Order: sequence, then structure tokens, then C-alpha cells
Amino acid sequence: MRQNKATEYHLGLLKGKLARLRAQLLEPTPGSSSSPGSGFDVSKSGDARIALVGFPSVGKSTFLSKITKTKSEVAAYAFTTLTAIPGVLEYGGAEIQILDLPGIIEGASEGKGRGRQVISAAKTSDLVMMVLDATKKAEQRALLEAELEAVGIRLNREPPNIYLKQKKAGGMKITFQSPPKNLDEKMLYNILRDYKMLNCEVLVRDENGKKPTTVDDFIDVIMKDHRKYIKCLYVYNKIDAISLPHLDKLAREDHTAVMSCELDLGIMDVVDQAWNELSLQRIYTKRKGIEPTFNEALIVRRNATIEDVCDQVHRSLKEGFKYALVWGKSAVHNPQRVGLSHVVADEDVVSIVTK
Ligand SMILES: Nc1nc2c(ncn2[C@@H]2O[C@H](COP(=O)(O)OP(=O)(O)OP(=O)(O)O)[C@@H](O)[C@H]2O)c(=O)[nH]1
Ligand SMILES: [Mg+2]
Repeated sequence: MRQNKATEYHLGLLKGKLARLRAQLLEPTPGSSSSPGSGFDVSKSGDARIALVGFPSVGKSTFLSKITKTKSEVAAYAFTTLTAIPGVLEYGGAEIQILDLPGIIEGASEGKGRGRQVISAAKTSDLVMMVLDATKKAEQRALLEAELEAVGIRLNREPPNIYLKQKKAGGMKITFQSPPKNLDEKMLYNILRDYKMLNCEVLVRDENGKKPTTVDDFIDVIMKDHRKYIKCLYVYNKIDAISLPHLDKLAREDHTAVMSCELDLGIMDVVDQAWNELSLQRIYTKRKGIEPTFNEALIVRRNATIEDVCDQVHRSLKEGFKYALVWGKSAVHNPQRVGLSHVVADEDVVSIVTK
């Protein structure tokens, strides 16, 4: 296909307008009577939330029943689950809320079925677990991804490396760190003008070796309040019903796990992988002279320090902090005496000594 500069240019503007209008449609101003953009009424609990998203009858409810004590109705017909069913997965002292959601269909983002509610619920999660039927065609995955994309969910992606700051005055200043491949100044200028952002500073930081920035990336940056960057684990269920070469191919895809809920195969591997994707760490605290308790953990993000651990225990713990003793993967010797800046690792045992 011939890529014509003028076509690219008009398409860019058109996409900018569409993104703006779509956001208005999907996310009406708060307070309006009907708000189709809101999710199901389930309050967040635990240390993280995983949303099970998929077409009907792929085995989402079966999976929930396997990994939590919650029973969500399972049946051979489509749309068995009609609302969001929360369950709690206990993982080595952490509590993860698992949301079993109704199956979504093509066109869900436009409001088909209860699609918009389902997708809004997914938008509030820390990890999307996309449950796929291994016996179905490969297109299913792309179709679901497109539905999530349409409401501003970006799976397994980093926000684009573009700096955009609105100013009070001074006009527009657009800078490219290196010659742009897909963008030009006039195009960005017109899109920004369409968003009434007449005074702003833009810096496109295209990096060598990385995918060059596109106009879609630029629109995502303008619309950043409506975009959510979420990790996704693709889980192929029903591997009991496919050939081994096919299984082999699926299992090697990125961010992918395979299982059979029916035969109880691979389920714990899926849970372990989901835990890894969440990038959370369990820290067990220990009081002096007492064995640590491993059924209750403090949950911190990756690269968290002793300071973050202190903050999790109590806001004011830091003030009286003298040192901490650490046993585990982050310690050179057990225990190691460390300060507030020490970076902890998953399953470390920490004892905080105060003045
Ligand atoms: N062969 C096979 N069938 C399975 C497996 N897991 C679930 N099923 C069957 O698939 C059907 C649908 O399962 P559900 O758990 O209700 O599916 P769901 O994704 O929750 O469906 P909706 O709620 O309608 O969206 C049931 O008949 C299950 O017994 C599996 O690993 N292998
Ligand atoms: Mg279900």
C-alpha cells in the first residue's frame, strides 16, 4: 500500500478528533444520570486485583472456582455469569482479589451485552487475565484486545516517551529529539489546536532501536487521563482438547500461560505467573525473639526499600527507626543489618529496630 504523506496527515487529525469524541461518549461527566462507563459495584479489596476477561464459555468461572473458595456458576451455555463475582486468592500471605466477569462479545466497547461495564471493571484491575479457549481460532485474542484498546486500555505497554506540558502562555513549542519517522510538526500542531491546547511544550523522545513514535502514541499522551497501562497475562484454557504441536506453539507466546481446568493441569503455574506479572513482593515481619508469621505478609511493589516497608506498617515508624535486620534473598548474610534505603526482595523476613 502506498503511504501518502497527505493521507497520513489527515488520518492523524481524524484520529485525534475521534479519540476526543469517543472519550466523551464513553465517559460522560460524573453526575449524569446514566453512566454507561461505570463498572460493576464491587469494592476493591486485598493487595491487588486481577480481572478475568474473555469471550463466553472459555472457563473463567471454572478457573475462579479452582483458585478461590468462591463458587461462580459454571455451565456449558454462554453468558452464565451475568455480573462481577469477586473471589479472594491467597498467595503466600498476600490476598489477591479475582474478579470473574461476564463473557464479552465483539462490539462490547460500544455497549453490546454488558460489555462496557465489563471493560470498565477490567480497567480498575492491576492485571488483566485474558482467558482464551485453546480450541478456538487465534483471532479471538486480537478481537478482545481491540475491544479493550477502544476504551483506552493499553496492555503490556509503557506510556509513550513523549513529554507534554500545558502552559499558560507562550504558544506551542514542539521539539523532536531525532528526525521523526511518522510525525511532523504541522500534524501535531493541528491536533493540539483541535484539543484547544494552544500553549504547550512537546518533546518527542524517539529512542534508537525502539519502535518510532506514531500519531496514536501522541494522541494517547494528550488523552493520558483516559488511558490505562495494564499488564496482561494471556491464559489458554482447555488444552485437554488440542494437539501437542498446537499446545507447544501457544505456550511459547509472550506473557502466555496454558492450562486445563477440567484436568487440573497447569493451574498453579498460571497463578505463579500472574503473581510474577503483578510484580509484588511479600515481606514477612518479625518481632525480636519471636518466629516470623508466614500467613500474613506486607505487600510492596518491586524495588521497594525498607523505608516502604516501614510506611506499610505505620506512618510514623520511620521516625524512630534505628536499623533493620533482613533475612532472605536481599541479604548478603543472614541476618544483614541495613538502613532505610536497602532494597528488599520477595519473601524477605524483616525485623525493624527502633530507638
Ligand atoms: N474441555 C474443557 N472444558 C472446560 C475446561 N474448563 C471449563 N470447561 C467447560 O467450559 C464450559 C464453560 O465454563 P465456564 O467456566 O462457565 O465459562 P465462563 O468463561 O465463565 O462462561 P461465561 O460466564 O458464560 O462467560 C463449561 O461447560 C465447563 O465445564 C477445560 O479445561 N477443558
Ligand atoms: Mg462465567
